[in-house]
Amino acid sequence: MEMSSLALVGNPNSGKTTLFNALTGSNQHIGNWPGVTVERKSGQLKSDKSMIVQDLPGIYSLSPYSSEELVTRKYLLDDLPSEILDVVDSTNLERNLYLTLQLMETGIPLLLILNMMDILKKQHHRRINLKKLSYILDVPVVSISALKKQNLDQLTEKIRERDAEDHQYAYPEYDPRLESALSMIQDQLTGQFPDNELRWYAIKVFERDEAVSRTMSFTEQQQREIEATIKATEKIFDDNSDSIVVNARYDFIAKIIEMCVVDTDDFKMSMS
Ligand code: GDP
Ligand code: K
Ligand code: MG
Repeated sequence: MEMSSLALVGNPNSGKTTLFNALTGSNQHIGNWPGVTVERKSGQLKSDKSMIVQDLPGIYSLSPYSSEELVTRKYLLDDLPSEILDVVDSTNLERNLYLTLQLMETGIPLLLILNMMDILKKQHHRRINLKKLSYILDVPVVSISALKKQNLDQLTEKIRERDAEDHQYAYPEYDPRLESALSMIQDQLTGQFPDNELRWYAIKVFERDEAVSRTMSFTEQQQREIEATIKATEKIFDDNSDSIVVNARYDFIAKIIEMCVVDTDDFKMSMS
């Protein structure tokens, strides 16, 4: 039996553990990560025992600064789960999407789970257009309440569909001037990594991420050309390369929110 691994990833308190318990029932066991205080849990999907769900430490970003970020990043990049279950607090969409974009950059197939829909429904003043969100991000989206166990059947169905697909991954596309630098770097990396991982490593090289750069094998010539490309892009944006990427993600999120979220309070105001 071929096993699939599903990684529950999201901001702290987005409902990962609540969902983990709902999906796995009592099958869970606790396993400690070596060297760090945070632990991950794994368990079998109740409805399909060939799927192992991993509950990972909550994080806001994939930058390797906190021990939680290190653990989750290492798991995603080294263990390469079959699918990321990105658990998002839908009442805090803007903030949560920042991690979503980074997760998509890893090239691991992602399913976007908008949790806490019970709260959003009660608040009445905000509506998220799931179809548009799914279209713009080019990933499947499902809304649930992990606490109230709402829509979990639809979620498990989407998980199975996603798992059966062959290499479905999509990347958010940023400012064309940034994209052209990234594609130049990506060309230098071709052959060093599987195709779906090239974008992640190109972004890391562009950001001058030390942990990743140490593992690259560039010739001196390549090194010079890459540095020249990064410097030229920094000049265009008048900013550091890592801030360029951060701002590109925020710009992308602003576009998503504008297109997919309706604040009915705003709507009422504009009508009166
Ligand atoms: P984690 O840090 O991502 O593992 O989040 P938890 O599973 O610990 O949940 C954080 C808090 O949110 C807990 O108090 C949960 O009961 C609550 N919670 C989780 N999912 C939902 C949901 O769908 N609706 C509501 N109303 N609360 C939720
Ligand atoms: K928690
Ligand atoms: Mg938790």
